[in-house]
Amino acid sequence: MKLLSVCLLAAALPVGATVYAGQAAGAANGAKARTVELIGNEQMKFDKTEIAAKPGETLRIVLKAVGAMPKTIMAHNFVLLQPTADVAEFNKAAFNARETGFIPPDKKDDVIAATGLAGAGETVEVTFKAPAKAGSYNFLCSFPGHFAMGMRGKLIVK
Ligand SMILES: [Cu+2]
Repeated sequence: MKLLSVCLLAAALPVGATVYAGQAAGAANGAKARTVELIGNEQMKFDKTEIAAKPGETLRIVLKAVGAMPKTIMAHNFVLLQPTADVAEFNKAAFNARETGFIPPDKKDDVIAATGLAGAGETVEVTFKAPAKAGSYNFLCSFPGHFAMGMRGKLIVK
């Protein structure tokens, strides 16, 4: 029931007139990026929940959304968070941030890298440098309801 109301609410909101451009803090221009392909599906899951990276490695995350549902009620993004970020709080704030692609403007500092939203059949991507510090970094889809369904994972830097 909770999921249903999330979907209804999402459908009632205006279709995103503002396209959120993928952002990446400290993206390396010119550096050769390693591409990692991710798939997001209508079961609200990523096909990979762990991505390994070397410290400072340039990564290009390519996220493809598969399915047939309208983008207003089913879309995905990839949002990588700083280790200091509270992922649950970020996700909660994202709920009301449709105009900015579900990246809450007041929590932009929590974001290492983020794509725009991909609806069924669409692909979005972002290129960024993995953190220089070894560790485990949370990523999630911040479309309402998806984090709760398990649409999240870890970037493991080592
Ligand atoms: Cu999603």
